[in-house]
Amino acid sequence: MRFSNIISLAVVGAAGALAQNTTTGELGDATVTTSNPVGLSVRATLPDEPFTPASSLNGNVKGYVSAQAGANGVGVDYEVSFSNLPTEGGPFTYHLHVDPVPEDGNCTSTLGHLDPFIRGEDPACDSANPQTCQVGDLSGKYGKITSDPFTATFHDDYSSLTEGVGSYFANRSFVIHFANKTRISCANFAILSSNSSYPTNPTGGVTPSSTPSGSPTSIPISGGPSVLSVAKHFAVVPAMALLLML
Ligand SMILES: *[C@@H]1O[C@H](CO)[C@@H](O)[C@H](O)[C@H]1NC(C)=O
Ligand SMILES: *[C@@H]1O[C@H](CO)[C@@H](O)[C@H](O)[C@H]1NC(C)=O
Ligand SMILES: *[C@@H]1O[C@H](CO)[C@@H](O)[C@H](O)[C@H]1NC(C)=O
Ligand SMILES: *[C@@H]1O[C@H](CO)[C@@H](O)[C@H](O)[C@H]1NC(C)=O
Ligand SMILES: *[C@@H]1O[C@H](CO)[C@@H](O)[C@H](O)[C@H]1NC(C)=O
Ligand SMILES: [Cu+2]
Repeated sequence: MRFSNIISLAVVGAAGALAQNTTTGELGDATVTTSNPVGLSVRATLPDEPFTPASSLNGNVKGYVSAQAGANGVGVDYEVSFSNLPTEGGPFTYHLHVDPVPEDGNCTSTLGHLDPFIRGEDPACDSANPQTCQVGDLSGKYGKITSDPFTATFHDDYSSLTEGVGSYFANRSFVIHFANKTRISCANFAILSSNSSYPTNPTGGVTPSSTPSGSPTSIPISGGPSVLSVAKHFAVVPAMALLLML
């Protein structure tokens, strides 16, 4: 009897703890993404100039967010790298944002965080329960940028590289912010490698690879703005073809 009392108390206690944390999306907790295309990798690299210049920033933050489908297609594996961060105004945050960066580089146009379960930004993400956070809140779930240089690798079960899924982000962008949320810089994801032909980001700058390739890291990344703008124009034609097909 005593033992069952203890169990009852434990159940009530757990229910109480759960009830306190009602922070979840209107559509519930984020769901684990499966069938992400193994072999697909994407990268978003920050441009040479910041969106918001600041006296604490010399040029722009350098860095990227890379991602590839997780093992067996479950979730997504990330690698992030940032350096030349502002000397004040941190800790810096970064998120997947809903829309891509337009050609004028305006980070405001990327809208808010990728949030298909309609959770909203407040209260802040509880990293112990990442399924309750906004899907795009990478620094909320896996840590803010607290060093320079900063690198991190992590696995996220909730974002997706499967086209057509709400948590899909290869056609979107990420934004890096000051602690006060001001947008420092932003970049579009582009396909680095895939086993098949994938539609690319209209402003992403890298045309999709239609041939199988080996290790994603073996593909050279060109950083020059002229190369990027040339690639942008090449990307317009398939983007328009896609629009016509829809
Ligand atoms: C709920 O949130 C509080 C603090 O906000 C935390 O201490 C507690 O562990 C959380 N409970 C659960 C079940 O996540
Ligand atoms: C894609 O290629 C990778 C190796 O680059 C391989 O491990 C994976 O199984 C392939 N995926 C599919 C769906 O063919
Ligand atoms: C946000 O912080 C940055 C860096 O400290 C500062 O330059 C900027 O003026 C701040 N913006 C606002 C709106 O407070
Ligand atoms: C960026 O876009 C927003 C809204 O679309 C606009 O209010 C703002 O003036 C733009 N900023 C710049 C620097 O062009
Ligand atoms: C990105 O892809 C998702 C899923 O396929 C789609 O719902 C969304 O409208 C796309 N966003 C843009 C900006 O193309
Ligand atoms: Cu953001």
